[in-house]
Amino acid sequence: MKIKDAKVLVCSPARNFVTLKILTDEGIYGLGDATLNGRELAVASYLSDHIVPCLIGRDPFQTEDIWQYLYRGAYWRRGPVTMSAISAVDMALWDIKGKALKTPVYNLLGGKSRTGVMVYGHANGADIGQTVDEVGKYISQGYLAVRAQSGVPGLKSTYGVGRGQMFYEPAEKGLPPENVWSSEKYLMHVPKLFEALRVKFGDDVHLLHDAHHRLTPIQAARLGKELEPYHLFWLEDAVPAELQEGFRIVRQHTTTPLALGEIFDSVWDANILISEQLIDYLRMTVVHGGGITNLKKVAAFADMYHVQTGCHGATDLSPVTMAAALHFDISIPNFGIQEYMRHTKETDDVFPHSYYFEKGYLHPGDKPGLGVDYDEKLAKKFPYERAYLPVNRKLDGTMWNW
Ligand code: KDG
Ligand code: MG
Repeated sequence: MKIKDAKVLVCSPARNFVTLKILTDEGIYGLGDATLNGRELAVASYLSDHIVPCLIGRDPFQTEDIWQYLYRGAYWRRGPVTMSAISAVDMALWDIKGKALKTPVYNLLGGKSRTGVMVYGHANGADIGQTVDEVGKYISQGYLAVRAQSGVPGLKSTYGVGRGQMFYEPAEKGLPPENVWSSEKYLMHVPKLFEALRVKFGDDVHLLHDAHHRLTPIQAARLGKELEPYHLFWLEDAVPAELQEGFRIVRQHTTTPLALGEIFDSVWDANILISEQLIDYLRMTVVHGGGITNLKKVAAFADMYHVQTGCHGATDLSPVTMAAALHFDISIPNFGIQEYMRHTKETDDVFPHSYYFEKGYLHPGDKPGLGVDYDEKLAKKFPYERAYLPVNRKLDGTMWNW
């Protein structure tokens, strides 16, 4: 079998997605997700201008050699644009391999290690009362784990508190919206939210929270410590992680489990975090982390240090990534949890898929390959629209991390 052609498809059914479709001379095709929120066209260009010409004529079963060719062979390594493009190729090749061998991809990764993939949903509200109600809705739908975010008194907008409930999407059309931030106000508020949630729902439901890179290490240490009575499943992205050593401070002060890495694209973003056991969950995922081929290796490394996975799964990761993540999640030994932010109906219609939710778990389905398709005709009805993630300023106007 040979790669005959590859198409880079950009569409916007409720949000922008970049999809790579690799076609073979035997009529089998594979799909990969290359979406990088707010930078979609940069990856589309990297793929069509620089990668697709190098794929033609290659054997699509050579997932490892093609990965090495695109990563090691390219001289300019790493970075989110490069790695999203490589990830898309890798996903599409695994999809082809599964279809050609007539088996779901998880069987090529070691087979099922569990019966389903536990997921967490996103509950958010303008205040604590609303967030409590939203968490209740997820629990009544069967979720076993819920991420809770609430508006902070005195701040007009807060990360995680969206325009709609079920389909929270932070990217907006036009230029980047500006949010206003105060770590002091936030730190006073969050423990009250989790106290209210435990009083209402008891101890069984897994609760998660995302600080979205807003805190300094000592502030994160304080938050982790104050949240200990509410035994979170994890506290995510408490501090920006360029300085991996900074997490030593957080770790020394709290037993709240820590999750990190949705923006990581290489094991070198997490080598200290993992080998010093500074985190509990790694959030790297297939679309930005180098595809299934790379993530398998990173997960095996993490496993040696008791770090489990918790793949990013927000709406800006297409159903192709969700499918690929599920095949990965169900097969590896050190799976922890999978984020599952539901896509809109328009998105699901463009990407029909075999994965399904049941009683708190996602299941990849039994279709050969990844079990997801792309309706090219329908997708054309949703052309690309430029959209950006917000930026964030402190109360005095200082630029801060979003
Ligand atoms: O593109 C950015 C979003 O995916 C991100 O803000 C969502 O932090 C996020 C999460 O945990 O899902
Ligand atoms: Mg996050």
